[in-house]
Amino acid sequence: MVTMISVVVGMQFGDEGKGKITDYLCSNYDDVVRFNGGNNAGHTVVIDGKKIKFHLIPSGAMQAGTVVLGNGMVIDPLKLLDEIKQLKLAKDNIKIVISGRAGVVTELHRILDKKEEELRSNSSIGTTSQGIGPAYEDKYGRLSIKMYDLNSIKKIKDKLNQLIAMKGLLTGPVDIDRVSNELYSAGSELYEYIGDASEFLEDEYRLGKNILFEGAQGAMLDIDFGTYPFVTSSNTVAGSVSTGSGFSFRRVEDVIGVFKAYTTKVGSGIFPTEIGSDDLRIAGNEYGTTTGRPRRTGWLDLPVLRYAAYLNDVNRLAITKLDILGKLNQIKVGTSYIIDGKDYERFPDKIDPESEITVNYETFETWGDISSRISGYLGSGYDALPYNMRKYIEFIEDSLNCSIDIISLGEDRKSTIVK
Ligand code: 2SA
Ligand code: GDP
Ligand code: MG
Repeated sequence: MVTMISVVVGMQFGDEGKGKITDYLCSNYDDVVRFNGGNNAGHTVVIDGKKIKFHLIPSGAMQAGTVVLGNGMVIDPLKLLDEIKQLKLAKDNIKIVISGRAGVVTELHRILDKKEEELRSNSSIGTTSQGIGPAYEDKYGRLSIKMYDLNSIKKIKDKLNQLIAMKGLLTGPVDIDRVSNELYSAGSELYEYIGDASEFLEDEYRLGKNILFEGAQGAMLDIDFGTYPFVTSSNTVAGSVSTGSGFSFRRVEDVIGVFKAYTTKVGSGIFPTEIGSDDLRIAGNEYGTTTGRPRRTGWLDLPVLRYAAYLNDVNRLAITKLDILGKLNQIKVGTSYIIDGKDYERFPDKIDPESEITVNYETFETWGDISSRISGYLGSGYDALPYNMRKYIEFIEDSLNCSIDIISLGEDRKSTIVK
């Protein structure tokens, strides 16, 4: 059998349903790997009605044999410990590998996150307040506590003191002894899992194991390619698999782009197809998985998807929440933009806040509320799906020149059709 090395990435502003799709796919993978972000991510998996929310652990954990947390992540050890304890209650035969090179998120980073947001005042980003931005600032400032430092109370304390020396004006007084002891204590329980994740993945590859990399957030939140500054602090696109895990990019052949049948966004920043009503939020229960914040909602945005398809070089697509979109009487898709009089089919590299932006829309007939018919569709496959839904799917495929192979009709793992 040929080894499968795949990446799942979000093509919008996060919350596309990557968790659901990753879990679904992982029946075919041995290892599932996170390579970016931290517990700002909230990835929801529903198995036979039971909901699990993953934040740091890759969401293929219930199916894959090994979960790997790569060096590109920033990890809050206390939160990770809680999540591992929950995971072990649900499944005890799981191997966990945590890269020693991943950065540590501490209480200081959470304090800094809130403080920086306050100081941004009118231009605040709307972060998840989990300390993610400040933890990446420290990575690039060469100040990070690394996961492999957690076995030394001295190293932890020295680095925290250095952090306070540099950023204490913002944090205010912090009880460094308490924070150090908490980190050291969590570290002593995590240390058995901490090691060289890059070498582990290399060995797995040589053994012919199937490996799935799970991206967090989405293309439009990428620190380089997203709607800067309203982005997260990591690279979210498929290209960062290598730098975020130490696994060679030459071995990745399959990139699965996940998108919601409409668009949502939490936090500030440009959102061209945003709708000024609550209908989709209510129908889709669109609230943050980590913070519970209401998500902004809008129509599907093809310029965003064309951009994400190109940035990630996706070769197949997964669409989620078609069941929710059908609950609306009328459905629209943003097909292109006019910005200051110029046409754009793909999201441009820069949009000035002062620019005038018009979205061109195409209107689609609804397929109605399919809630009571989903099990029938699951048994009969793609061709039995409502005509209007297939028209919608095929329009997107034609627009992106890429096939939508995975169709999600509900939150549960089994509510999925593969074409
Ligand atoms: P941060 O905390 O520094 O990464 O925030 C920066 C921006 O990135 C956005 N962001 C997210 N957007 C959608 N979903 C995310 N995860 C959670 C979820 C969010 C939640 O699954 O629902 O619970 O609120 C996520 N993480 C970061 C964030 O909104 C900022 O715009
Ligand atoms: P992620 O961050 O991309 O993993 O997405 P989240 O888990 O934050 O948000 C997606 C939400 O949609 C979760 O509550 C999922 O359980 C849910 N979901 C995923 N796919 C579907 C679907 O096809 N239909 C419905 N109704 N819900 C879905
Ligand atoms: Mg999410």
